[in-house]
Amino acid sequence: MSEQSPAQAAQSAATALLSTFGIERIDLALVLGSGWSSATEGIGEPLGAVPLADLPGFSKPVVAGHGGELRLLRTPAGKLAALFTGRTHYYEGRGVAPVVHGVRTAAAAGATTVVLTNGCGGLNPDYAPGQPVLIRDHLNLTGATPLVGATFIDLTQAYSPRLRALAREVDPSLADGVYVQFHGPQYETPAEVRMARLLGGDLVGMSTTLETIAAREAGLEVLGISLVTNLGAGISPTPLNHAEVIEAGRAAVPRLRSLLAGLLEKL
Ligand code: 8IG
Repeated sequence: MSEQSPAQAAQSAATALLSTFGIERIDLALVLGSGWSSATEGIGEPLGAVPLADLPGFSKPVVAGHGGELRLLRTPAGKLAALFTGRTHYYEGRGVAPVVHGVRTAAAAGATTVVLTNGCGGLNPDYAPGQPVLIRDHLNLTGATPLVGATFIDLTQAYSPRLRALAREVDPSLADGVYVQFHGPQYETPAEVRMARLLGGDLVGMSTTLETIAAREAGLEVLGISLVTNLGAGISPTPLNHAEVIEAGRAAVPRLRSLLAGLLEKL
């Protein structure tokens, strides 16, 4: 991706995506984080899939529990949705551009909406593992940005109030919260968890904020939904482990599936 600008790279990937499926545009995209991929099974009409690594600028996923396909779906509302079953994380050390390449590709392919999902830790004591939470705002503690130069993007309503209201039509019990992105890949120390809570955070994870910034730059409307898979370090008496994260994701699948199915009738 080094020779091309990020916009050119996204345009190449979008062209490849559209010609792979023989379509003229997509309407929306969903990025499926830890625990979310199998929640889309049985929703809408599957129209095909392509390994992300076969599209320009994407690389193979590295994390267990994260897939690596782009699936095309006809939603119950008749829209064309691209499902990214994996994402590149900033902690992989390849820089910011690969992290946001999917979002930029979706926008270049015509999408106007992106649903960013993730698995994360809970900071808010009201949250329990297995609970989906709407992202209302974020703290980007990575020190990074996908924007280059004097690109002064407004993030006042980065997470669309309109789309959050739609989600609540599907599930009125959904909480909302502030998502804090750390660099990772190590989980936080208990002191870092206390800091993030003190700063106003409800959710803590290693993705999403950089993608949201790039999505807003590209003019996409963003819905962010976190699945709380564990309590932040030090909140729970037991240490965090990746197996626990995957298990909490598995257990939440029926609830996530009905949430996504309901949403895709409205988006
Ligand atoms: I799943 O507790 C998941 N991802 N930073 N902290 C951070 N990322 C996470 C966590 C967590 N759980």
